[in-house]
Amino acid sequence: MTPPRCLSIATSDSGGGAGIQADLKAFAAAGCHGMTAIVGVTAQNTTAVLATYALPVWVITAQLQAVYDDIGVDAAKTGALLSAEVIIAVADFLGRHPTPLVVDPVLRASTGAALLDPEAFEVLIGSLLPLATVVTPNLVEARALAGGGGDRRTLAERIVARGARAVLITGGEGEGSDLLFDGAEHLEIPVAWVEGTATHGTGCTHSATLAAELALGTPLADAARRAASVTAAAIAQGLVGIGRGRGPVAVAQASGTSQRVRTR
Ligand code: PXL
Repeated sequence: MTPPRCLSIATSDSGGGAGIQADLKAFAAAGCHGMTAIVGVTAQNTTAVLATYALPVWVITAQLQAVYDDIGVDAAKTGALLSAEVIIAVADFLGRHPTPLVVDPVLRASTGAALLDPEAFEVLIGSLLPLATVVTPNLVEARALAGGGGDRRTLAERIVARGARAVLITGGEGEGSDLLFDGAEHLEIPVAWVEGTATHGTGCTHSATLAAELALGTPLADAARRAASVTAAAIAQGLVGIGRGRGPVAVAQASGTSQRVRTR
């Protein structure tokens, strides 16, 4: 049986907690074949990002071309994209290779380090947002994408007005729900409050699980519910003993996922 094919277009976290590494674990846990177009590398552990390096765009495009030419992609996600140059190259490629796409508009690592140049933000909005099936900001990122404040529904409406087809505002642990807006309807996605301090990689795990569900053909609202529950469980099982800082989440292999196949 051929599993769904999922692509992460993102940055490596040498500590194995977030970024590319979290995405691959989430894809595997969802029963998908995970692939990567690595746009850059961080020297990172559980306490800090010590260095960030964006790869030349030709290497990024070459990875995308290699994967699309031979294997094919049922769904993709973007994570930390680092620079405007990278975003332009990725958007140009995806514009020519339409793909169900989750855009996780990562601005910062959980330790605070910038993972996107400030001047790249408008480029992300102008070139990548229109290609997204769904964009998954946390509340801070949602305010930045919306260009202002307001309640979650107002932010979501403004983000869709700026070009996204749908938006899922995450970080609903405190609110009790994530908010999904598809341009027509607001839908509250229940999020369980889980105790846990090992939360490094939460956002990546969420958006990668969402992409895996889209690859499987799951409707968006159900995919959002699944991403919320898988992420909550990954926090509950977080690896507090790994590193001296905020440990990585631990995504569990759901039973029966190896048999999962596309439904559409
Ligand atoms: O969770 C956002 C994220 C994405 N990509 C990399 C990261 C992080 C958070 O730390 O390190 C490489």
